[in-house]
Amino acid sequence: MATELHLIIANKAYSSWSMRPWIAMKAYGLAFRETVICLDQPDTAEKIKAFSSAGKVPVLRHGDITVWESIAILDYLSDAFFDRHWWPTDPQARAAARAVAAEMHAGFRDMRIAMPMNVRRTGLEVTRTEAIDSDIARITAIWRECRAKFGAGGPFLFGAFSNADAMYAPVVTRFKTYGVELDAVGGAYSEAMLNHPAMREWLISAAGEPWVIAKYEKK
Ligand SMILES: N[C@@H](CCC(=O)N[C@@H](CS)C(=O)NCC(=O)O)C(=O)O
Repeated sequence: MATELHLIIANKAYSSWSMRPWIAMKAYGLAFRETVICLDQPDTAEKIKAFSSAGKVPVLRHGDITVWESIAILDYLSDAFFDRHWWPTDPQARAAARAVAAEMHAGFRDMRIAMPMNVRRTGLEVTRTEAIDSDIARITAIWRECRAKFGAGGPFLFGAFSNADAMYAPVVTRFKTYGVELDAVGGAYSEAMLNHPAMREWLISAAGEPWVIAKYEKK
């Protein structure tokens, strides 16, 4: 019997880091058990720490192996299930995909803080600052460059869906939630992402969640 994969995440409505490995695992057809821990509750920290001393989700358990940090989870999965197309195979495209994924993991802090993810909402307002605009400009430039150089084989950043798209998935929903205007490339890419079956499944499941946390529901 195959060793069980168990992904521990937070609210699908709000947890952008949880969305990344979840979407990738669904996109690559992996069967996994899922545990959702609601954010901002008195016992949230204790519940997360039962799975990882880092105290953050997502966490992946695979048999007796525990992995945390979204990008490390994606890397672990691409090693453990190496027959799937987690990263592009062409060396140039693969290097670029890893670089833009790392850029997402480590950066865009101003945009992330000012525009918290809430996939159930549209029309949320944000006061745009130079720092936020600069993050948005860099993200849309990445999308344009990847699509132009590597996107010929499909509608995603590197043509076929890859871990790079999983890393940018929550940005696509944020831009929709906060009504960020996109150029033609960004608009088409967002459309492709929002129509991906894994994304649709996440959004449907988020819509059905019972929890409403005030700090993510600001106007
Ligand atoms: N760098 C981490 C970030 C993880 C993170 O910040 N997760 C949030 C949820 S989106 C969390 O666990 N918050 C719980 C808490 O801080 O109590 C990753 O890539 O996985």
